[in-house]
Amino acid sequence: MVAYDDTTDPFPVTGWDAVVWVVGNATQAAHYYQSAYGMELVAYSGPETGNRDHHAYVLRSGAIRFVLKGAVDPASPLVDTHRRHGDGITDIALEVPDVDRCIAHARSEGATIVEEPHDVTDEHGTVRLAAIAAYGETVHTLVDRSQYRGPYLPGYVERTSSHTKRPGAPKRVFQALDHVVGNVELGKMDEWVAFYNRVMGFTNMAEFVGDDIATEYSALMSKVVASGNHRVKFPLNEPAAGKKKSQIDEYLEFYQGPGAQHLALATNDILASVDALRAEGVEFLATPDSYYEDPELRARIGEVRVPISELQKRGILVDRDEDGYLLQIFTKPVGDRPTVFFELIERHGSLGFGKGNFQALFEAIEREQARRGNF
Ligand code: TYF
Ligand code: FE
Repeated sequence: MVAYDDTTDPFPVTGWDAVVWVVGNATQAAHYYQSAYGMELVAYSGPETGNRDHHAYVLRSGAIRFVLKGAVDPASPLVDTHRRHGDGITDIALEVPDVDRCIAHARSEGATIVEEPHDVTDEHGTVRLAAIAAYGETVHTLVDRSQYRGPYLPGYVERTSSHTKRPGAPKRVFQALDHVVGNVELGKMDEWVAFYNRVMGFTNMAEFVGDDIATEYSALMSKVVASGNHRVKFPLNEPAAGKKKSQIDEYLEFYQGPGAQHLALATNDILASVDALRAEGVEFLATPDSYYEDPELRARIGEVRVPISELQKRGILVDRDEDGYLLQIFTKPVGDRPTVFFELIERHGSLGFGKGNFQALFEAIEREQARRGNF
């Protein structure tokens, strides 16, 4: 691979800034992400701070930042957003070293600029912001916080958790964001890949799911784009006609359009993470014992850092490629609609997304779809 050079990148991205959610009850969601996911409250905006429109809670786990917004004012535009989509991700914000340069490039490639570059300032300094439209109603806010020392953004005050961790709970359940997957409509995947190529200078990664796997098991097609430095990775899915209704169609129906499907949370101890989440009642997709007993899979994955029985006990999947292996597991949808869910991922060299698990995974997803009556 050619070494990455930031100065020749038309749209340099430092990394993830925040994942912004609109939810039906941010006050309770903030409690859930602290109590179940072990995140830490760091900042807040709401009526007490002069924001009469909504509550916003900023939570962290390692390098990850979630911002949970819920309407206070019945006339808030967030009410409408939530009516359309249910709980979901409205903004995948990225940290960039030069907002204006990114926007100039995006504009020249025909992107929709949702927010022109502007400064926001308070006693902690200045943040420069802009936003571009992505799939569906999702946006990418571009953030330069190099001149800012506050807890999040002007308008937010510092706020810490009053929560005490359960004895024995890991310090952090996850450390970083690995990738964010977008679901787009049938026939639109390549257009969105081209959007990220042209507008944001992202490059295509090797892993993709074509017609071959699509029709047999997954009922989806998928390609992956990544920022120049590979810190930000966006797999993009579109539905494919299979024997049954695609899981992507189910998402598009319940989200009322394209949107973010899953967030992959990177952990350096997926066993401890899964145990901690299960202890708090988080539910995962079940993996049948036949997966672990399949001699072909056992031969392909070889030795991993723990006995396979430890993975089997927890339903953790394994995949290996030429660069190494990865361990992964998927939660059930986190909200009321069958839309957004989480993946936990522990990488050991592998740069892939678990392609070898697609059959087992998609069969598990289809069992859940059938239980919901959405086939
Ligand atoms: O990010 C990925 O591509 C993997 C595989 O509904 C995947 O995590 C793709 C679609 C899906 C669940 C997982
Ligand atoms: Fe994934």
